[in-house]
Amino acid sequence: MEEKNLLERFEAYVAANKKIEPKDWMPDDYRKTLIRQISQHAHSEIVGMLPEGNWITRAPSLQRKAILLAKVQDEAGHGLYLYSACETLGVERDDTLEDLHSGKAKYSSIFNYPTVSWADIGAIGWLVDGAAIMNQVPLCKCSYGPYARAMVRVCKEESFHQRQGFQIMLTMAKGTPEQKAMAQDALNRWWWPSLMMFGPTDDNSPNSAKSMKWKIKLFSNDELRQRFIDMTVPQAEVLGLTIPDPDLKWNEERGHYDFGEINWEEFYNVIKGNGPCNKQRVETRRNAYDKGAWVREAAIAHAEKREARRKEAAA
Ligand code: BYC
Repeated sequence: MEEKNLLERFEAYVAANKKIEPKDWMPDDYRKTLIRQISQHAHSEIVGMLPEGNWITRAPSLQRKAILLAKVQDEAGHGLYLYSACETLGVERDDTLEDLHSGKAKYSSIFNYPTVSWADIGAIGWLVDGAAIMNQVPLCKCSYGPYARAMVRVCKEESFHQRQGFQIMLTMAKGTPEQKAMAQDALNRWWWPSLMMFGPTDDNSPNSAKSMKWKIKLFSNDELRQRFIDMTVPQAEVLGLTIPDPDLKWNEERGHYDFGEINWEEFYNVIKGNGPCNKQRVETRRNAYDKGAWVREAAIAHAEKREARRKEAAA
């Protein structure tokens, strides 16, 4: 079929909310956009394990440690689904990881901030996973089949993560004055970076127009950020904590909260690699990859032996 007809058929398919599958024809730019977004998303999952991993040995009880371990393990699993989804688009996982290790690939800005107290683990679950759910539930309905299907399970697990974070915050906010102060301090530090997770404003989002046309993104960065704020303010009230934004105010006319100016200079600085922990995060991932080489080699040798035995038995 001619390129023009293929494109028309593709666009009609997307318009009819049908899923595009790996072997279907797709425009080059659609493929590239998906590879960019899904690989960044995969990197975010495995880099996202690091700030929380920092607290596994210091969790305040055995139960909290078991829950945190399970959460961090879930994130490794999310990374695996997403790297696999990315491979369906024709890229090699090792090349994708090399882009992360060389600093070429982006991952979510949020994971470049340090976790300095146990309350940060609560704030990450409540705010960061809360923001992740807001952004990812629509992705369950995106136009690319493997990405949409991976997101279904990811979102179910993220909602458990969000609740465990809120529960930590609730315990601390209702605890001693010192514990409540720790929870408030964590909220003060994580609030603005959580709003940045949704990406630049719609006016400054170069990828949005195409991604929305192709139903990779179903809602804009600003729409999702606003929804997150509207959902989270009442939760902060339940906790008895104050969101660190003097301009935050319910706007009856709009039916939404108005909020203060986000520090976009900080955001762009972090995504350029100059956040508080960027270098440490990439270095830790690179070391983990190098140290894990023997595991990958052993797994390949094992798979080859099994395959050889299977062939021998079949002969
Ligand atoms: N951080 O045109 P735009 C998780 C980049 S994992 C860094 O709006 P797009 C979790 C953007 O890539 C959370 N970079 O882009 C894990 C683009 O640069 P390039 C991750 C950002 O793609 C473990 C440029 O800025 N979630 O939740 O249309 C534990 C212009 O932006 C960020 C996902 O990855 C950022 N925050 O929209 C706990 C979800 N924002 O690539 C939790 C899937 C923007 O042109 N991704 N940039 O060089 C998306 O939904 C979209 O990619 C985004 C950005 C909304 C993030």
